[in-house]
Amino acid sequence: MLEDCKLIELQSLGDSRGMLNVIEYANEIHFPIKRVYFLTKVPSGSERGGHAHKILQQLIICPSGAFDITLDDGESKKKFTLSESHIGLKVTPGIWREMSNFSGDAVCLVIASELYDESDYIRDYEEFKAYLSKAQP
Ligand code: T46
Repeated sequence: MLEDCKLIELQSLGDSRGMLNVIEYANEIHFPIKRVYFLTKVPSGSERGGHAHKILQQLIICPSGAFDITLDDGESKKKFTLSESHIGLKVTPGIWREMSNFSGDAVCLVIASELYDESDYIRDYEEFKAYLSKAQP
C-alpha cells in the first residue's frame, strides 16, 4: 500500500567531524537485512526502476547527491525527492517504482529484506496491474 511507504528519519549523530547515520534492526527497519546494494555513477538523464517487487521490502537512502523516486500502487502515485543522507524511504512489496533526475554524485543505497531473486520482480506495467487485481480479496 502506498500509504505504508514513508520517509523515515535515521539516527543521525553529527559533530565537527561530520555526520554518522545509523540504520538499526528493530528501530529504522523491521526486517532482517539479507542484502545491501547501491547505485552509483548513474549518467545524467538515465532512468532506473520500472518494476515492482512481490515480496521484497526495502529502505532506500540517498547518502550522497539527489534523485527522484515515484511510487505507484496501481491507483495513485507519489513522488519523493531523496537528497538528505539521514532520510530513508520505506518501500513495501507490490509498489511500482521509477527513479530519475540523478545528480552526478548521487548514490542510491538499498537495504533489502531478501536475497536477489529475479522471479520476485514484475518488470511489465500491465503485468503489475494484473498482479494487483489478482491479489485483491
Ligand atoms: C530496486 C532499485 C532501487 C543482480 O544481479 N543482483 C542484485 O542484487 C540486483 C539488485 C540486481 N541484479 C541485476 C538485475 C539486472 O540484470 O542487475 C541488473 C540491473 O538491475 P535493475 O535493472 O533491476 O536495476 P534498477 O536500478 O532498475 O533497480 C535496482 C534494484 O534491482 C531494485 O530492487 O528497487 O534498484
